[in-house]
Amino acid sequence: MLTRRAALVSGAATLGACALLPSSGNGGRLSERRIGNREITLTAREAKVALGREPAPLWLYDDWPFPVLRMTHGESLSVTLNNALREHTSIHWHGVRVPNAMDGVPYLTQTPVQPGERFTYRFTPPDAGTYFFHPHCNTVEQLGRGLLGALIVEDPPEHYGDDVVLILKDWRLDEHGRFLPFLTDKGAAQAGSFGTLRTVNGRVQPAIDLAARSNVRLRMINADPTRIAEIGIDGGAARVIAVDGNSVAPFALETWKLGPGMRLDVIFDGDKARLLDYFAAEPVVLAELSAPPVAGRGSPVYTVPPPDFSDAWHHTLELGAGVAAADLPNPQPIVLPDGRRIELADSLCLAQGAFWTLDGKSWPGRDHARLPPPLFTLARGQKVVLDIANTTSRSHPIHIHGHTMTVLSASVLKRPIHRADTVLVLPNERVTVGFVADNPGNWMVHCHVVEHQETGMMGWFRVS
Ligand SMILES: [Cu+2]
Repeated sequence: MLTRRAALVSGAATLGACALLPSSGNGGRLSERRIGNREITLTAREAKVALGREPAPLWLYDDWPFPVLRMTHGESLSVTLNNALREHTSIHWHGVRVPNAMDGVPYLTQTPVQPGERFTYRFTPPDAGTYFFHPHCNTVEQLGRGLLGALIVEDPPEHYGDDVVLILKDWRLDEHGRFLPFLTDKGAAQAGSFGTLRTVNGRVQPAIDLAARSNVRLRMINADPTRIAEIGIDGGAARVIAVDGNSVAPFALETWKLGPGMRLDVIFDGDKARLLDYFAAEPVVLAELSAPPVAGRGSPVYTVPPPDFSDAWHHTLELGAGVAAADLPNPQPIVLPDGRRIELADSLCLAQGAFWTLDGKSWPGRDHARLPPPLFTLARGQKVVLDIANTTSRSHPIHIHGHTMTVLSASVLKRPIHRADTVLVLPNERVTVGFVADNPGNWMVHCHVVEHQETGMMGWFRVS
């Protein structure tokens, strides 16, 4: 695949970049701050930022796209969300095995954080890795407007030549900087409504300066609500060392299908390269990488053997389409993990139809405050094997909260056994995953194509 060198610029990219982002003077890099063992506040609010030619009303944490929060494994996190938006929000720490009350899912794990309110997330991430964080209500709009950041938990001793976060995200903007509808019936019923402007770190085809030409860790995060990218690097050499932040026995990167919510960490050696998306008629250049003639230090890569799932409980999780909404109960008090009760159903979420199902049931975003029964209930410590059967003609990146899956086998897209929190299931594919239900609480499982999630492809399970 990497011999296809005639990569083209996407039509969307011809809108052109307007260099008003802080990353523009920073070699295409995002602003980073260390947060381990200290308390910080993130204020969610609207800010006008020029991504294309015209400033657009983004929703951001602390005014600039994509804060990168770094900490060392073993340190504690304390982040207070201050909601300066006009609607309620929350923070979900995507991929982190958090205590249930910190998972940021309105109604299922916490009261939504209303405008003017604050909520403090406190936990110590149990695993090192590359994570991101985003809201979990009206996700299609809040994520679509840019409300997200990266959380990097470093596993000492890490000594790379450089360590760079690359966030892939498109924007649904017209030429005047106005947002197009985040959810459309057509998009929701198909592969989703794609962005018109493709960016990495909030910029169109940025030139990313690397600090060394060997042992550079690139942490790629697909934060787009919709688009599956097939990532390749043209030039130099790249080895995959982690999937969704979980170490794997290193292997050469050819291409990797990175669906929404998925991450891929590679070690890059080289002085010039292009980051490409091959999931198109012609490869699309996402970013250019360049490095000075400086060697970098290497770091150990840890791998964890998969658990033995021979005595696991088996369940087929069917991904389906095209039925009516589930028989949802009338609004009734919801008891949160901390014992508080939500008495009133607040249905800010979307008023869209139901297209998609999990196990034959549809739970659309408009009914977020009405909990259907759990898909299944597990005893703490139980081993589970899910045979995820996609009966539809679309791809679905399936995300499980609070747990790390081991991807054991797949019927179409071959991939090594690896751990992940989001697994891409291709049309009519069956993917078998296992996990140990070791984190008590109520946990979401849903498609991370957010229009699919909001129109029914979500559910939850309980670990008691
Ligand atoms: Cu989907």
